[in-house]
Parts: sequence; C-alpha cells; structure tokens
Amino acid sequence: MTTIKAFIFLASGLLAVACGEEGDGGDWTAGDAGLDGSPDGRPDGDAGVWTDVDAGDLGSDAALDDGSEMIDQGSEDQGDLGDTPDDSDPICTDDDLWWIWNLSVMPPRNEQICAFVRGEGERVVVVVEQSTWGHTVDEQAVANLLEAWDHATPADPERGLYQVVTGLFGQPPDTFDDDPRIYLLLYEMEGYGEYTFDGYFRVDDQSASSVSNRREMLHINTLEYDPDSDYLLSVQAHEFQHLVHWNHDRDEESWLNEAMSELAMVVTGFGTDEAWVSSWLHDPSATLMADSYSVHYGVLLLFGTYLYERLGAGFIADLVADEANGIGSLQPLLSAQQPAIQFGELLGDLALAIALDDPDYLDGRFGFDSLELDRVKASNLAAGTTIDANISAHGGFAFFRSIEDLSGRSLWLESSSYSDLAIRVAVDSSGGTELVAEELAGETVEIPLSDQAASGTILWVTVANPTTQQKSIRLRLE
Ligand SMILES: [Ca+2]
Ligand SMILES: [Ca+2]
Ligand SMILES: [Ca+2]
Repeated sequence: MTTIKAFIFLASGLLAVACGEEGDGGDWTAGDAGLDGSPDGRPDGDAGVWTDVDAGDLGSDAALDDGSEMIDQGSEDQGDLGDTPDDSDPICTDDDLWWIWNLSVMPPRNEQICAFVRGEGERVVVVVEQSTWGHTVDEQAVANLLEAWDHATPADPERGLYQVVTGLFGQPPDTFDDDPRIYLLLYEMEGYGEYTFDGYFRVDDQSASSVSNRREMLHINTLEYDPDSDYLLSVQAHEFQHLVHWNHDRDEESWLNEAMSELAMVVTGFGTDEAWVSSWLHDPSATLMADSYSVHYGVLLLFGTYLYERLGAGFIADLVADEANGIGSLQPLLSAQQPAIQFGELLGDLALAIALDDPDYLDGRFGFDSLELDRVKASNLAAGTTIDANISAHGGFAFFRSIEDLSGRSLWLESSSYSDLAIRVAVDSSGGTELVAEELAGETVEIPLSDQAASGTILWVTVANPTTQQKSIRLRLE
C-alpha cells in the first residue's frame, strides 16, 4: 500500500487519479483544475500518476452516477446548516448533510455525509462526520484545532493559523453564508486504490450548484493523521492558502499556487513538508514550473520560501492578488523591485541558495533563514574529466561540486546558450562563501580558480534553466 498525502485544489471541474491509466483520463474535462498527489514518506516519482482529466460536467447533477441520492440544498436551507448535536446520537436531518467528494472512485463522486458542528471559534467552525466523532476525532482534538486556528501557531504565539495565512496571502472569500469563519469538515476519507488523501479545497463549495455546501470550507481527512497533529495543521494551512488564492485569482498556474500553499506550511510553523523537500534534494531533477499533474512540492516549497525571504511579505501579497498568471505575473512584480530582477536571475540565485544555504553571505540571497537544508545531490566534478549535462526546460536545475585542490586550476564552461541559463560559480571554505562568477557570456568561458584555492575548499557550480527549452552545458575542471 502506498500512503499518499494529497492536496487537492479543484477549480471548475475536477481532476482524477489515473494511477497508471493516464490514457483513460481523456473522457473527462479538468478545465483549470489541479489535483496534486504526494506519497507520504516516498514523495519521489509517484506524483506523476495524478492526471488532469476532463470533468466539465461534474459538479452538476448530470454527472453523478446516482442522482437519486442527492438532496438539493436550496439557499433557504443555509440558515440551518451547521447544527450542533445535543445528544450522543443526534438525528441527521437534511440540514446536517454536507457535500463531499467520494475519492474512492474516479472521477470523484459528489455525495453527502451526515456531520455536526462540534466546535465554534472566532475564525473557524469544526464540523465532524457523525461516524468519525469519537472514533478519530474527539473533544480535545476540536479544542486544539480552535486554539491553533484562533490563537497561536508555532510561528507566532500571538496569532492563529487564520491570521498568519490571511496576514500574508490575503483574505478568503465570504460568498454565500455571510459568515467570515472557515468551516473545517472532518471525516474519514476512503482512498483510491493504493492511494490516500489528506484533504482538499473543493471549488464546488464556492459555486451555487446543487452540490455546493455554499460555505468557505476545507475538507480534511482524519483517517491517517490526527486532525490537530502538526502535519494535518500544516495541510490545513496549505489548503487554506488555496481558498484565499481562489478569492484573488481563480486560474493561477498550479506550480505557483502550490508554491504559495507550501509557503503557508512554512510560515505557520507546523512543519515544512520535510519529506518532499528531502526527496527533491536527493534527486533535484523535477522542474519548478511543472504541469499540474507533475508538480514536485519539494522544489515548490524551496521556491515559495525563497520568494518570501528575499522579497518580503508585501511581494507575496501582491503576487497572490495579481490576476496575471505564472511568470507573466512574477516578472512584472520582479521588474518593479529596486533594482529590477529578472526571473532567470532569481532562479540562478535560488539554485546557489539551495547548494550553499548560507544566509549570512552578502545580503542573504544565497541561503534560507526558515529552512535547514540537507546537501543537494550534485554531480562530482573531478579534475581532468568532462561532464556534459542537459538542463530541463521550465525551471530545471543542475548542481556540480568539486573537492579538488583548486591550485593552478580553471573551470571551463561551454554552452551555446549562456544568456538563457542562470549559472553561478562559488566556493565554500572554512573562510566562508565566495561567489566567483555569474552572468557568464561567450560560448566558452574560463574561470581561473587559483585565487580560491584554500584548504577544504568546495567548488559549486549551479545551473538553472528558466526557458521553455532544454539546454545543455559542458563542464571541465583542469
Ligand atoms: Ca463564509
Ligand atoms: Ca489569473
Ligand atoms: Ca496570479
């Protein structure tokens, strides 16, 4: 069994898991939906099984397998939604039925479950499925959730998850219920095949459709983790960012939206999605600007955190608020910085920051304050040997490292596309970090290294490719 943690961001349609049957996905329409899967504990590789599929009709009655089971919650019912039970085995009325996605089938099926309000805070309402109450969720867990959302996070003892997330990313919508609180619907989600899910933001709930809960809400799975565990609180911060992002920009590209949700995990302090980051550092081949079905949370967390640390909270708020998408949104905001920054430069600096993680060097742009990174996997650059490397398009990275004595040596780089690649050469020694070269030009470049020769010096060469085409580079140390 592969345990998967999944963050699901669903836009107008929905996504489905193809699980090796990607060809079958073509029957459905995804629109700009995005679904991301992440196998817990072994994040590498499996993300690719998630596939965008067409589900254009889902969310309407017509697409349901069994329309007869549906109960249309008209707006007249909304005032009664969210009952608090007054005994241990409350009667489930229509008002206590909540729409969910049954993710044990693909495409996910709209169904209803019986759930009751078990806790109300200033900014959050906790609703628990009847069969889950007393099984995987109890009063203490609900109390802990209210505390975490309303009052304190590991990052800030004075601000809860709600304030930390909205303070950085912006405000959530309040479309239907005139209630500014976020509803957490906790239940035990069945997995699909060998995959399980942690939670999702269901865009249907932000529509007026007959399968909408017409609430600002997040769906959280309590089957694998306690709802008040650091891990699931981190997931709640991640999903909450998607709800906030939805309020500002409904069609942002998955990778950028997910990078912000990963940043939400970092800034609330419950966790930093360590398994994904570690996975990427051990195999940094996944690209930054990947398609929605192949995003890698590790590199997205690094990117989102880097943006925040280098450019500040105002930049993040502006980015989420900007209706332009992807690099089309990032570049104008970067150009407005003093001095202006090119997106490619930023990726080049990020690559070296990942390699060195030295926030004390220069202005801190080559390190992370919030993260302590394992060493990224790098190709060994031995003296006298030539390395030919391809750098993937759409934000591919490559890392090279040498522990050779640099006395009398030069690094030779050869590429026909220097102006497109963002290359950084640096040494890391007991005397500290030193940037040796950046912004290289010319087809062949010699970088003399004798001045950098010192005992224990490590040479780093990092390359990032911000373009839409694969690039190649040749390296030689001699
Ligand atoms: Ca609301
Ligand atoms: Ca947009
Ligand atoms: Ca945008």
